Amino acid sequence: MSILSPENLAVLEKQGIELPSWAFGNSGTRFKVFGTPGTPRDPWEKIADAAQVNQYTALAPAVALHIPWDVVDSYSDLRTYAEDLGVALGTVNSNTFQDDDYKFGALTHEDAAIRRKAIDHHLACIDVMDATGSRDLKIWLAEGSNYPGQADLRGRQDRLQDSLQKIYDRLGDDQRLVLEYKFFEPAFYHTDVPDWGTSYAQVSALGDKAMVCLDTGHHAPGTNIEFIVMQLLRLGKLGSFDFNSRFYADDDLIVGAADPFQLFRILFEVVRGGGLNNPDVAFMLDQCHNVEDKIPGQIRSVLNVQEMTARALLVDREALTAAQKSGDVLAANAVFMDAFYTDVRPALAEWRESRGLAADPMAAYLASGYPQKIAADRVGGVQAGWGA
Ligand code: AOS
Ligand code: ZN
Ligand code: ZN
Repeated sequence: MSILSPENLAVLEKQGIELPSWAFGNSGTRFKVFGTPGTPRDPWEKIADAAQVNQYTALAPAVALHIPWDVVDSYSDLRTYAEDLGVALGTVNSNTFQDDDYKFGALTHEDAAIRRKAIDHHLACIDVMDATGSRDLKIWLAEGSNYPGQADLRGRQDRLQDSLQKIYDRLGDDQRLVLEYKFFEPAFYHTDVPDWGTSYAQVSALGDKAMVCLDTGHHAPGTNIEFIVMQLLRLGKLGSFDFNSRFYADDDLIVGAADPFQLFRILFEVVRGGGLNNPDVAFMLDQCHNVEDKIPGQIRSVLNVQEMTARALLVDREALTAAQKSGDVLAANAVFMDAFYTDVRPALAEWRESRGLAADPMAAYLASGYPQKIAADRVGGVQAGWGA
């Protein structure tokens, strides 16, 4: 008998994690970008690679796009192409961080003409969403200041609200805006959306179609991220996750690599808060693969999320509640840790086989011939965008 109950397997079967198109391009640090053989040369090839991840894992049914990194002539053609490969086009990510005009801000800029330009970029992103069928516009702003006194902190919040409102007003009935927070980088003294509270305040003022995006790498060391997950779910404002791992800053490493226990704790709050397989809460990866191969890196990532979800589902909630209610601290902790320490990998492999998937998706991909094929066919792959 599998350690995973039929009920838990039914939940796991519905799990879907959106992949970032930029994870398939070359990326690196400001010191060096290392190329990988077979790197996609255009958005079409990024989508083909993302479809491989889904083919071997059945876990990655959508690909997030980034404008302008993924600009194409026809987004409806791109949509058909993706659908033919078995994946949907997902969240559209805007970019206001690679233009000289935005040196001192975009949606918060003092100059109304620059704010207008940044707003128009987001309206153009919504045009793309109309063609791709994407639901979510994800906004991460690289705005802030480096020195005390440099910027009018409050004025910038007011201008941000005004700019976001203009973007929000253009959303279709079934579209949403998700606002991502980050407490540093590229500005280091202040950023205009540094934390979940600011994002929550901004999106709450907009309306029901605006939600918070939580990137796991965007918190100060030691932050209790699962508490934030709980609170946003409680408030009905957790719109999406950008999953990744960090050791130091915004490392964008493979989710679950740096701290699997933290991922488990986050996913437990997701399960408990009704956020799993909840259409309101998009699971996305926001990662870059600097030294590892990209497709295997994404396969490892979605499997890590699946494994920790399975472990979170194993928590004996009844026993946990009983221990919590009776104030039995160690018993409660033991229930929690028992689930975390359970190795679900053999059960997941067996379950995969029963569904016609390879027991070991990584091995199956590596043996498929696809890595050799793309290495031979593609020359001059693109940079992911960062630092480009
Ligand atoms: C930046 O630090 C953020 O994590 C963004 O979510 C993202 O990486 C970027 O907008 C790429 O689209
Ligand atoms: Zn992110
Ligand atoms: Zn980030």
